[in-house]
Amino acid sequence: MAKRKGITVSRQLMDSQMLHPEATGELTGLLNELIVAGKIISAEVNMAGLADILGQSGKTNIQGEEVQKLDEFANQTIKRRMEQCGYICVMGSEEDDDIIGVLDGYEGKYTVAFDPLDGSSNIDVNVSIGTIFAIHKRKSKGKQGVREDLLQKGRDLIAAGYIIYGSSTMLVYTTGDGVHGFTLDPSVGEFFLSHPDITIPERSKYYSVNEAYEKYWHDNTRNYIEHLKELDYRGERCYSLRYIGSLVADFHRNLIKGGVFLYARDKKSTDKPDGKLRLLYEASPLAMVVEQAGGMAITDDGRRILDIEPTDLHQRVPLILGSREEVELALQYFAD
Ligand code: AHM
Ligand code: MG
Repeated sequence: MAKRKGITVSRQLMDSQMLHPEATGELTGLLNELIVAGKIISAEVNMAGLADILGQSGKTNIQGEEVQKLDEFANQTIKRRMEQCGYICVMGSEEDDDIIGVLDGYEGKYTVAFDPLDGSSNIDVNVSIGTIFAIHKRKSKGKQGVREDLLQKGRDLIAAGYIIYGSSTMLVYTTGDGVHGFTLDPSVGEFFLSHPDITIPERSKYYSVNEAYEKYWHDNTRNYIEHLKELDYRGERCYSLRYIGSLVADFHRNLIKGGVFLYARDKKSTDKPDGKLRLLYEASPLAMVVEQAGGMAITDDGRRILDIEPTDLHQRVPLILGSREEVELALQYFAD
């Protein structure tokens, strides 16, 4: 069905549901609940600049109410919406050590893993941050879900996406039939289709990496970045660096403009031998989005992110993702 700019996200979800006669509406219901959580977080993010006036986090505001830190607020908001939405049996949050159950009697057939507010170092400085989510179908048969329901490969995701709180608030998601982008009109509280069928440019002229860690890089990262810097882009100037430090913002920029993002293993942190980013809450969902948009996502030993079998809720994974040609070039440097 052709997607018309301007349709609401609820309409779009219903249209996709109608393409699957076997659908029960539960996935639509779950996505709608996540969208509500995103709207609530968006409103709070927009108020964040007033935190100094209303009272600092952890302190009380002028009404004597406690002001929560934004990342805690986002985590609580999503958990509260999810625990009684009736569509999931268990959830995992980047902010919680263990799995999180749902309210008795509200068990559903899906699971959701989320990074409630990615880019925590940018929260207080007006730079884009976002919520990332990943949805699987449950595997266990009991009432409540278990860890194994969350420890599933990215290629088995039913849906994934993110809500980015930037110059505008945008929802970008996929249910496996392309990537759709919606922009929130805050005056009416509705997401409207602004970016139908997003495809990532096949080739780009941007790379995103924390270049301050250069001295800690392994040779493969150094050689790859050197190669990018030397390449003459279509006879014009070479690559440019763009690094915001919020994965969701760096990813979104590269999705729209083209580019490759890298957070590979380095010699910097011995406590993080696999890089910094989390497989379940960050790498897997964004890998699904980028592949659906025509790009690629691999680890720094050349494996496809979506094929990795998770063994731990908070497992980290080296991540290279973005435009197809740049990731294919990366494979020459990073494949074992
Ligand atoms: P966080 O979960 O503390 O927000 O850390 C994840 C963030 C990503 O959004 C971003 O890509 C990365 O950390 C930046 O890390 P660094 O400052 O090491 O470049
Ligand atoms: Mg994060």
